[in-house]
Amino acid sequence: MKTILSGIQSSGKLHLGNYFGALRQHIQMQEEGDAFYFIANYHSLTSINDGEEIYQNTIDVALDYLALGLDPDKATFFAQSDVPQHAELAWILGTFCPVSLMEKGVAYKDKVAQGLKPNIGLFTYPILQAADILMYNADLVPVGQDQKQNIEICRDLAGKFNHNYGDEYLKLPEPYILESVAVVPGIDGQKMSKSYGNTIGIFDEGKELKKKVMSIETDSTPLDEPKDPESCNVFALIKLFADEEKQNEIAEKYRAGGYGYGHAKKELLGMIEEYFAEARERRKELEQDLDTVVEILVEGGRKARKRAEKVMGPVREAVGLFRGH
Ligand code: AQP
Repeated sequence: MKTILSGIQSSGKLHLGNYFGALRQHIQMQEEGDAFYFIANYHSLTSINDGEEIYQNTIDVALDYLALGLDPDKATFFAQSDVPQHAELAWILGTFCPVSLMEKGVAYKDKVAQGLKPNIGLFTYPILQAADILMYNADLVPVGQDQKQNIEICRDLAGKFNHNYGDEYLKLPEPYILESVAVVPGIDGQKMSKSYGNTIGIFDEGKELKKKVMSIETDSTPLDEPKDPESCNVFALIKLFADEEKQNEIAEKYRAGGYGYGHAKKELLGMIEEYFAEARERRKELEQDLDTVVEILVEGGRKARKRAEKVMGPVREAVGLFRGH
């Protein structure tokens, strides 16, 4: 059975990019393998330094995952901070990481360009991510396209470590990226991303949801004229929700003319509302039972720590680290 691992930062409301690029695959893959999913709250510290916000975001991501169908009996679900071995392994891997490897980090450059503080945590983010993955001997890492480089860095670091200590202490993982949803566009057509402020939240509803959908950028082709669905941001999002038949039907309307972007946005709004209706209700119920949510994380943390030691024990020994307990 393959080991599957992935995480999501608790740095704000989860959006359609997170869902279609990663989370949906996480939920599906819990049926197929030994799955580990975690809330990456150490990573969130690279952009948020408010304790209450970090804590609340962790609970929010737990609520989102559980409402969307994560089953804690099938997947080990935990908060990264509940397994301090992640930070320990990251330190060790950091000693194998040339500064030049981090300097090539596309995500770091993007985030700094977006105005994030260039702190050391952000700079070395891929090293902590490598530790997250290597800790559980993961075979597959379901992620969006933006994470591909980080998985390559992870493989690189694991290879250097194994080579130095002369054994396969760390397993080299493979990324699992679904091409059709590798990059979900945001309201402005760029990659949907919290830091670009162009997201549509999975649990947005009512006026807020409507306002976001209606503000998706389009060209200014008049209503009567034919339009190209393939170059339209609205259609790119419709494709995530509609089956092939429905996609073809809407594409026909685009090409025929007389169908405006406003019409397409209304169809998309209805699809989003319907698709997440059940999860939205489930989330509201879970919000009334936060003790159970915390209990699920506590139990997941216990299982994950146990599993982490299977890798960390031999790693500490290989490295020669003294431990008095
Ligand atoms: N637009 C996207 N299309 C496809 N996949 C995406 N992911 C994120 N945005 C898209 C995937 O979601 C998973 C979790 O991502 P993360 O929590 O590590 O956050 P992120 O990639 O940093 O997400 P954001 O919104 O883009 O956050 P910021 O703005 O903080 O960078 C990952 O598997 C990611 O690929």
